[in-house]
Amino acid sequence: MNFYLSIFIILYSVACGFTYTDPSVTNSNLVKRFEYKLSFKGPTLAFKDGSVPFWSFGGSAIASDEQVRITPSIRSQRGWIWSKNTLSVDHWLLDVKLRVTGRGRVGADGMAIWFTETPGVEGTVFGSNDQWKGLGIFLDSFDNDALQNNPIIAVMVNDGTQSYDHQHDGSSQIQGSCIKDFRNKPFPIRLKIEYINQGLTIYINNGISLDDNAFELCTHIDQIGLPKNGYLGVTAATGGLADDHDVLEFLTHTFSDRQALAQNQETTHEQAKKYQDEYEKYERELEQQQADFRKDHPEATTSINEQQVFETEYDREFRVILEGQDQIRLSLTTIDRKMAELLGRIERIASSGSGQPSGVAGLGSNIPDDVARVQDINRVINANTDMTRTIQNFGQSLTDLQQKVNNLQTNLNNKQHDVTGQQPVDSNVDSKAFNELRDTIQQIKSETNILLQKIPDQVKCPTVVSTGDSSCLGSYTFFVIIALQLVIFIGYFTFKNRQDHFSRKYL
Ligand SMILES: [Ca+2]
Ligand SMILES: [Ca+2]
Repeated sequence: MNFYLSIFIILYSVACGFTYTDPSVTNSNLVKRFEYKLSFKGPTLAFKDGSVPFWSFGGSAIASDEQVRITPSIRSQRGWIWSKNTLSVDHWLLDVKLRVTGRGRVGADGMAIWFTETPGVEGTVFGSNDQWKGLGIFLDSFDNDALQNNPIIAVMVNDGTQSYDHQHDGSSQIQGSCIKDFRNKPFPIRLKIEYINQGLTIYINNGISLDDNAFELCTHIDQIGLPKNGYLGVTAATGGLADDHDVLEFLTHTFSDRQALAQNQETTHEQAKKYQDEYEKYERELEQQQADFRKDHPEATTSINEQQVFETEYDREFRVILEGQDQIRLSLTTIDRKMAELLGRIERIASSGSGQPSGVAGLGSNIPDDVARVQDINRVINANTDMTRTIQNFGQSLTDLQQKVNNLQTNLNNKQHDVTGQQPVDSNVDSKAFNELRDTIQQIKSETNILLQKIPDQVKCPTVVSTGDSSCLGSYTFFVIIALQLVIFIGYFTFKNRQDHFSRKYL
């Protein structure tokens, strides 16, 4: 900014010297409130979709983060933005920050700030409709009647019957005005529009000072007679000449009478107390009726123990864990039985010895009735860990078993070849292989027994109601069933070959 302009601004501020004072400060009976649904301002004025919350706009208007450009500096444009909600109190204050800029020495047409009974529609009066009902404040840039009195800020209230006299800048219709050049100022200009006790006062900060409170009086109109309720709007229009008409901020505050507010609050409190009393009375009556009923019908008032009827979340989770344990235990019992049968068959067929203990362990399947608690959880976890380790050993043993069976099968095949060639048969190799096979299966069975003995000792299962036929299949169960099938298949395949071999040997 150039030096002389800075000096001018300082001198102007000193000369004006007027500082705006809020009505709530001068009149302590007024309580000020910000109306966010009747306001907009940057830096996030518009949503990402370009809309302005609680406002609608159209025509040439475009909303951005920092401002709403009502018209661009293009000829014959009309734009508008209107509030979606009404202003319906007796005292209010509008604080509007705007900017009118253009390349020409003279601009057109101008801008209007509205408070009308219905939202305006696009029209001929600074972008809005004529014959409006309510207040119009015009920032009239173009001097239509050539009286050298523009730009001007003019106030006109219309009852819906008057048509604005454009040719004479509405000079015979306006109720108040001040001649201010609001175009092309270094800073945005600001208007404060007060409506207090049915009197309208307009103050202006003419955009040559950064002092937010450096306002000067534009005009004051007593008993202006505005509608009780109205919509707020800003419109603008360009003609043969054009300006950018931008609104940077539109802030609305309302003022409430402190005494009336206190009375309302008192009424509200009385109403709340009344409702509270009614509720307490109803509650007492209900308790009395319940007591009377229990007295008259003692047989129908069995008390309910919720702990017995309802299962807690803890009990439910623990019951699921124990059910899973029980399923694993049952599956291992089945494996153990199958393994014993298989071992018996091996011993009978191979005739490699007698009196081998079957090794079937007695299984304690009784489930204690008491419900396990926190300390039992640790025991369940430990049991699971042991079981996992045992099953891993089980898998390793199966691998060894498979390898030995493969070796045995290879030997059998070789012997078949020898038998075909009328060679003597050496049964020592068969005996050795079968002994190894039997030992391995015995080892698996022993490990299974260890696992089975651990589970009932370490886990105290609660009495489970209606859990009988659970269809859940755990991962351990799945694994051991697969292993069982593998063992049976290998055993069957091996001894079938063995039988064939014997048959051929004795033919
Ligand atoms: Ca004009
Ligand atoms: Ca004029």
